[in-house]
Amino acid sequence: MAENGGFAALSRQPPNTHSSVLKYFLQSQKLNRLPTGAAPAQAGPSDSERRIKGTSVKTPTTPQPNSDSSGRPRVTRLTPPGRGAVATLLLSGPAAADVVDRVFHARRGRRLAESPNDRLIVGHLGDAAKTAEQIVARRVSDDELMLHCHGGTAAVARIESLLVEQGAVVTDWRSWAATAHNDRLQAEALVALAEATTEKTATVLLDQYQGALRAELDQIEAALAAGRHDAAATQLEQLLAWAPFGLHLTEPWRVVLAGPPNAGKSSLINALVGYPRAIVHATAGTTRDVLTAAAAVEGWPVELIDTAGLGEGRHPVEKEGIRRARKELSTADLVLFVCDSSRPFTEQDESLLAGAAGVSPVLVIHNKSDLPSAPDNRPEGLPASALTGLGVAELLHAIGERLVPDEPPPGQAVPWTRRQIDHLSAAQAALAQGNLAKVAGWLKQLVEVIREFKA
Ligand SMILES: Nc1nc2c(ncn2[C@@H]2O[C@H](COP(=O)(O)OP(=O)(O)OP(=O)(O)O)[C@@H](O)[C@H]2O)c(=O)[nH]1
Ligand SMILES: [Mg+2]
Repeated sequence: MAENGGFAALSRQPPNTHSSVLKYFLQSQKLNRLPTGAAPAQAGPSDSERRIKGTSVKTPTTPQPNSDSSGRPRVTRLTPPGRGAVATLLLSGPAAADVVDRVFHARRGRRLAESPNDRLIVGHLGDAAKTAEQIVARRVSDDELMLHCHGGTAAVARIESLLVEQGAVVTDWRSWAATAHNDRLQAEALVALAEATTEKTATVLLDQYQGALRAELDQIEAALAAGRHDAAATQLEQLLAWAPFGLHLTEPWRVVLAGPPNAGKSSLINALVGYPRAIVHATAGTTRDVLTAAAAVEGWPVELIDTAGLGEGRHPVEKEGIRRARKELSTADLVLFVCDSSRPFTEQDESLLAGAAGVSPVLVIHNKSDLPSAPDNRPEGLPASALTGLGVAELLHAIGERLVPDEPPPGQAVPWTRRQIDHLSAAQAALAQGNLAKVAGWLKQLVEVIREFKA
């Protein structure tokens, strides 16, 4: 892995081939709200250059051949499964257009194999006398073709089977993404990008797609090659410091609302998400099961989790609810310990708080601040009222700050999968032992091109 062969080779590819497929793919996989200035791979090199830690890295574009190992073209559904107005299939591989032409009837009689790139051609697939499927076809490049058809499941299945009869094989989009890139990190970034749920996480992943992590690894390798082992160790350490953050680019942070019964946990989760997700009642012990709500807090994806009030619990169902609540506490990224500020903070509250703080980071919320507060020693925390909304905006801000105290600067390298983090940790351990061959081995595996995608 001495040379940066991936980027060099990719940047030589002709513009506007794979990039338009990618753009469509990202949009169709729900990533349609990318922030300004952070669009997916663009056509020309000047657009696609982005500053990554002082290094100019070109957006890698076109991949290697798209056929399966037997050389047969592959048909991949790029739009999500299920019904929709329109579905898009990508046919990739040598002579892709010829394969489609055998069953395609263009309205104007034009063959796809002879059409210019990017021309939209309307026609139907299959025998018109029987059930033909209306499609709009577009030749992307010599070996890539986009087919837009009706979005029903049956229509897609019919087109797939027509193409399979002509020798194509059906592949799933993850396999396509994995094998359609000459850079494994880029393939993994594409899959993660398609699953990103907020603009902020998409922006960081887009940086990785554009080579931020790859550039950092190249720098680490260069430091090792130059005998600057301490510098390489520092870089590895700094890179791994982003690991906990990176894992949340594809998995939401888990924020658990816990505390004594009747303190207003369910009311607060409702106030945080802005709709009545949980049942609220004046009776203590209302919430018994664990209840979740997806939200974006300060632009970061968060799963809010409401739990049963912690306490003794009399009924077996209540006891089970409390057991589940405690379980959630131990795996939380942040616990919002909700207490009722109109009531004294008891010794029992104190010990519940200590128990929560013993397993996870905790933020104390003094709820019901619209009522006169009970005069006693309360732990430090944020005042809020789920009833009036007082302090809820401040609470959201505080949650964001606790979850992501340092946002990555633009172009920051961030590892985001367990595999990447495990490999980096193994390289770090090998470097600490002075085993340079092992370090090189781990780094090589980290970027190795794959043929099959494994999450
Ligand atoms: N005045 C006032 N009342 C509140 C506030 N938040 C909740 N309440 C009331 O407190 C009672 C309990 O609210 P819940 O949200 O069900 O409390 P909980 O902590 O989820 O209760 P359990 O599920 O039983 O543990 C209800 O009557 C709410 O209307 C608040 O900020 N101010
Ligand atoms: Mg409740």
